[in-house]
Amino acid sequence: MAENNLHYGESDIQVLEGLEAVRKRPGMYIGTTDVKGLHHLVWEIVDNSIDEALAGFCKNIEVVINKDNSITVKDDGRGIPVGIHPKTGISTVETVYTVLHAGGKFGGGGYKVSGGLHGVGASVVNALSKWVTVTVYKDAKIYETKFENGGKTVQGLQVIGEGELNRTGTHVTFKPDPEIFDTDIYDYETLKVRMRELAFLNKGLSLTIRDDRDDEDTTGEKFLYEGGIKEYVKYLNQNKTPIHSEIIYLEGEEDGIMFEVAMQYNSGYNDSIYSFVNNINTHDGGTHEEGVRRALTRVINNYARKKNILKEKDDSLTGDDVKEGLTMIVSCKHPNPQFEGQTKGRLGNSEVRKLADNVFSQGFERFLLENPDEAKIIIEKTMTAARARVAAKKAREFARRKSDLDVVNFGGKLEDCKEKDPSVCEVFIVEGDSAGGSAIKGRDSMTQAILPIRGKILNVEKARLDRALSNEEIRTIITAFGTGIGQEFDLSKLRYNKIIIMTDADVDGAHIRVLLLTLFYRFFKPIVEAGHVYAAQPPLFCIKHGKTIKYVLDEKERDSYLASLNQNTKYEIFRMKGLGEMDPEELNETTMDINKRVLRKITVEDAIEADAAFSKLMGEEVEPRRQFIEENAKFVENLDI
Ligand code: 1YM
Repeated sequence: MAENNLHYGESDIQVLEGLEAVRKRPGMYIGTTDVKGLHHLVWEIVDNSIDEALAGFCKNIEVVINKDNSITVKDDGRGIPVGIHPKTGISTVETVYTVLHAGGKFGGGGYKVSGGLHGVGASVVNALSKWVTVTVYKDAKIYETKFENGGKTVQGLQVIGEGELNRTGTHVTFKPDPEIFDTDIYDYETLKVRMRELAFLNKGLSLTIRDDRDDEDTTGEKFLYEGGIKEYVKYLNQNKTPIHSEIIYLEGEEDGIMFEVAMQYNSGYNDSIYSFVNNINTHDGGTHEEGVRRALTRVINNYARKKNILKEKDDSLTGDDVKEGLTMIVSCKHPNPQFEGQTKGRLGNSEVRKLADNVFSQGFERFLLENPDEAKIIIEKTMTAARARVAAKKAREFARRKSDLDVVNFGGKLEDCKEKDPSVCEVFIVEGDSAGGSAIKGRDSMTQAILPIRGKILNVEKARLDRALSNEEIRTIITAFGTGIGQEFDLSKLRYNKIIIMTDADVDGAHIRVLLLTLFYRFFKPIVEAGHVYAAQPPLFCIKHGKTIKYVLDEKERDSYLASLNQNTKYEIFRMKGLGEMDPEELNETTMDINKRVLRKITVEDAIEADAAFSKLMGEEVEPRRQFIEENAKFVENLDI
C-alpha cells in the first residue's frame, strides 16, 4: 500500500485497482475458479478466525451455508479493530477488506494459519464476491460495513446497534460472484471434513458447521476435541485394530515453536502418517516429520538392541519397518514457517528437525521404559515387518526376473497394444474372461491393451507386500504397469497414460472396483495421485427411437432424455446386459471408443479421508464392509479417492 498521508481519494483509487487485479487474475490468488476455488474463499475467512483462536482470544467458530449458497462465518474473538487506520483514513475493518495485502501491516506475533500475513485473504474474498457484509461486536456496540460487486464499499463502517457488554466477535457473510466461479454450489462434506480436521488440530476449539439450504431448523454438527491430535489418532484408527491401548502423545516448545505428536500402532500393514504446520497439511513432510521419523527409527533400534531382541549380528530395523501399521499425527505451530517445494507442501525450517527429534526421542524412550508390555508388542511388530521386507525383496526380484524373461507374453493374460509410446496408450482392466474376450475384439488394438482378471483379486488392505506379490493377478498387474513396486517404484516407467477399470454396473462390479482401487491406492499411490486411473462407465439403458440409438448411464439420465423427446415419439427401452454379454461392437460403442465413451477420473481429494474410507471398506471387520458395499454401491463409485 501507499506511503504516509495519502489523500482518501487517491488511496481509494489504488484500492479499487488492487481488487480489480484480483478479479482479472483470480487464479493467482486462490489457485482456481472451479469448485476448489469456491471453497478456498471459506478457508480464507475461517483462517482469520483460527488465527484469532491461536492468539488465544477465540473459543467458538461457526460456519453456515445459507439458503442462497452464501456463507456465514462467525467467531467470538476480539472483533476486527474498528478504529480509523492511519494509512488509509478509513476504518481498519474496511481496510482489511478492501486493501490487498493489508493484513500484514497489522497485529504482530502469534501463529499465522496462512503461513503468511494476517487477514490477507479477506480482501481477496471481497474482490471475488457479489456482496459481503462484515459485522463486528466490540466495545458493547455492533458495527457493520457492506461491500458489493467485487469489493466496492456500499456502506462504510457504522454502528448499527448496542451490543451486550462483554460480547465480542466477527461475523462475515459473503456470496461468491457467479461471474468469477464455474459453480456456486457449496459442498457440505468438504466443509465438514475441514472443520473436523481443524477441531482435531486445535484442542479445545469448538467448530460448528450447518447447512441451511434444505432445512433451516437443523442444528448442524459441532466438533470439539479436548484431546486434540490424540483424538485424531483414535479417530483414524477406529476401523483398524490397535495393538496397544494407550495413544502415545508428546509435546514440546522452544522459541515460540510448538511441536506435538500423537501415535498408535495397529495390526494393519500400511502407515497413516500426516503432518501439519499451522494447521496446513504438509503433504510432502519436511523437517518436523523428518525429525520424528529419524528419532523413531533410532529409539526403536536402541531399545531392541539393549533388550537383546535385536542381536549383534542382525541388521538394524529400517524406517519402513518401524512405520508399518503406524498411525501418527505430527503438528507444528511456527511463527515463521518456510514452506518449500513445488506445491509448498514441505516445511523447510531446519531448527524444527532438532526440536522434533528431541521432543520425540526423549518422550518415546521414556514411554518404552515405563510401559514394557506395550514396548514388547511394538518391537515385535517392527521385527515382523523387517522379516516380511526381506521376503518381499526376494519375491520382487523373482517378479522382476520373470518380467525380464517374459516381456511380451505376461503369462498370456495381457493383450498389449501395438503402440509403445505410453502417452497414447491405455490399459483396460476387465472383470472376467468373457468380458475380456469382447474387449479384445472391440478394442482399438493400436493404443488399447486389455488385461482380463478372474474373479475377486486379493484385498491388499489385509495383506503385506510379500503376500500380495505371491498373488498371480497382482503380479500380472505390476508387470503390465512397468513401474515396479515398493522402493523400486518409478512413475516414469508407467507403460500406459490411462489405466481404466472396466467392471459391471452392479454390486459385484463395485466390489471388484474397490479392490482394484485399494491395490492402486496402497501400492501405486503416485499413479493415482498423478491422475492416471479411470473408471469406465458402461451404460445401464439403451433407448431406441426411429433410427436413433441412445445409451444412457443411469436412471437420471434416462428420465431426462425421455423428457427431451417429443411426446408421441415412439421408443423402446432396454436394460443393458453385463459387460460379458455385450458383443464387441456394442462394448466398443458404449464404453471403449475414445470419441463416445464417458470415463470417470479417480482423484485423491483428501488422502486422510481416502485412507479412512479404505480402512472402513477393506479392514478387518467383514460384516459392516459387506453391508456398506451393498448399500452404497453407488457411493463407492463416488468415493473421494
Ligand atoms: C469471521 C472472520 O476475521 N476475525 C478476526 C480478525 C481479526 C481480529 C480478530 C483481530 C486481530 C488483531 C487484533 C491483531 C483481524 N484483525 C486484523 C487486523 N473472523 C475474523 N478476529 N484485534 C482483532 O492481529 O492484532 C486482520 S484480521 F489487521 F485488523 F488487525
